[in-house]
Amino acid sequence: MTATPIYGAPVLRVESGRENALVVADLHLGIESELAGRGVVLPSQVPRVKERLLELIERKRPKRLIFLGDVKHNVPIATWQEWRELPAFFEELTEFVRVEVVPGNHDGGLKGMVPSDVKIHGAGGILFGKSIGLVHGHAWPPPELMRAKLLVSAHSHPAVEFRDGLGARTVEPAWLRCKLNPSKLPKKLRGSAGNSVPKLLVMPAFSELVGGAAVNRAVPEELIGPIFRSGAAHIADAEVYLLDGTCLGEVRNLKNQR
Ligand SMILES: [Mn+2]
Repeated sequence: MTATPIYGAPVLRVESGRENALVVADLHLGIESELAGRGVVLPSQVPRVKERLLELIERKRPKRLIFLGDVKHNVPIATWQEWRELPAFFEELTEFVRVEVVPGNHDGGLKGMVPSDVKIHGAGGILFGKSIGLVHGHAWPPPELMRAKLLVSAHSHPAVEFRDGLGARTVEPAWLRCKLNPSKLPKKLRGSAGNSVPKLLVMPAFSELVGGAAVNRAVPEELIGPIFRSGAAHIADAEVYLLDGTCLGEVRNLKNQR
């Protein structure tokens, strides 16, 4: 079993036996309509996202493409833009790869927008092979996923903020790796994990528009799922990796530049 971030991209390649997949998360398609409401008018990001995904599929030739939640942005009412663009987006991807979705908190109504050969899993998450649990991260995973060696989640859009001497600010997407503290897990999950709890890997968002939640500042409340809220994992203890593999060490040691 392997789980390897793709160099330079917010994409995870998972392999188990003869199964392999690319995992991407937090596309938030349709977020442009919300931004337009705030005066930022952008063209649809769907063509660009599709191009990035098709390029990855051609280069990596995965058997499966798994969306780890928040494919679309708007809740609870899908905008006209989603209804217009999402069916064709999925249709085209399914010509090249088996497409699956582990729903996130923004994916209500997605089922009616995708072709029938796109597999929509339960919101709890799935086990990939025997040892990789895939969850969006807005809710606790089901107990059976605690038997995995690695739990992959999304939802928090982790990123790191850098500031130069003149105050210019850049936010870079990042991966978080952390340990789970079994004593902070709900009883049901603790029992299922037995002696060994999985390690946690949090994926950066695939969307280039969501901005990312800078872990060396403060992660917005709505992006902190129960795993972090409960203290089962601490953002401060997480190891941070940039998309090019640079390890920045633990969040607690990053300079909190305010
Ligand atoms: Mn989410």
